Amino acid sequence: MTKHEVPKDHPRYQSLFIRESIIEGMHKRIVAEAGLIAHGRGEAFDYLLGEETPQFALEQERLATIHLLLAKKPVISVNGNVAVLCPEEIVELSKGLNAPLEINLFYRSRERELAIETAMKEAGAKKLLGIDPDKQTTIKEISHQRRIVDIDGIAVSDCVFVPLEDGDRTQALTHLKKEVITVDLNPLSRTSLTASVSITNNLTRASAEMVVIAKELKHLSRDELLIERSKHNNSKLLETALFYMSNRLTRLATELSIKKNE
Ligand code: PTJ
Repeated sequence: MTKHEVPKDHPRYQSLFIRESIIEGMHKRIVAEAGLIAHGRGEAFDYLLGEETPQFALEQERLATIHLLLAKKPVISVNGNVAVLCPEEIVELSKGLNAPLEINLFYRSRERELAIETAMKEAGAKKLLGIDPDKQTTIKEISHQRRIVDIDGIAVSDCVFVPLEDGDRTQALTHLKKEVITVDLNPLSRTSLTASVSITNNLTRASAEMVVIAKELKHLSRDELLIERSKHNNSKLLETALFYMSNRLTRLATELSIKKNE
């Protein structure tokens, strides 16, 4: 089945369409094979959220956007899953936040770099950092291919937005005193636990919502942004995410047992 063959009246149309897009992206070499596994994991956690954006996630997105707007050199890191799930939104966010896009891959190959570059350019990106071999340097704290970064991008950035990230790099970037903003549906992942700001939401929703939030906050002065930032707390919000999921499960289980006893 291709994504265009998913029946529009299917009750899970949206989810199936995205799943087929990820599979198609893998055949085009945009998505890594492991990206399919990561996607499945994300789907499972999204069930726990009820597949919608809770209030706390909107607050996480607001806090993340404030950090990115306050940063001197914000950068948005793009991997295979991101390039399929929300390329247009990420391009729009890059424009709204004045943050360049950098291709940075766990499973790096020239073929994938170029496939992702094409996908992002089709979505409106003008320039992608991270793929010019003459401008690459390495972060020694990371042992795998993600250590390769652009000398004008992540290498000199003070705040990196890394949606769907692996824990190693989040930790390494934090050790380098960079702020790290992540989107990860699993609030218990090392990424979520170590990022400066963690967004516990589906990237497809979070990216679109952050575009709107960035437009709203862009007009605030630096001082106003600092006041806004002080109203939110990343650890508290992550704690709320876990309580939200566990309370939701308890409520659903209680409703089920009431039904059974009726
Ligand atoms: O394109 P590459 O080579 O850079 O590889 C990308 C993947 C995603 C394969 C790589 O970064 C990886 O292996 O990531 P992990 O360690 O599997 O972590 C991915 C995290 O993203 C998991 O915690 C998932 O729950 C989460 N996730 C998956 N889909 C979504 C998501 N979070 C938010 N929105 C999603 N749609």
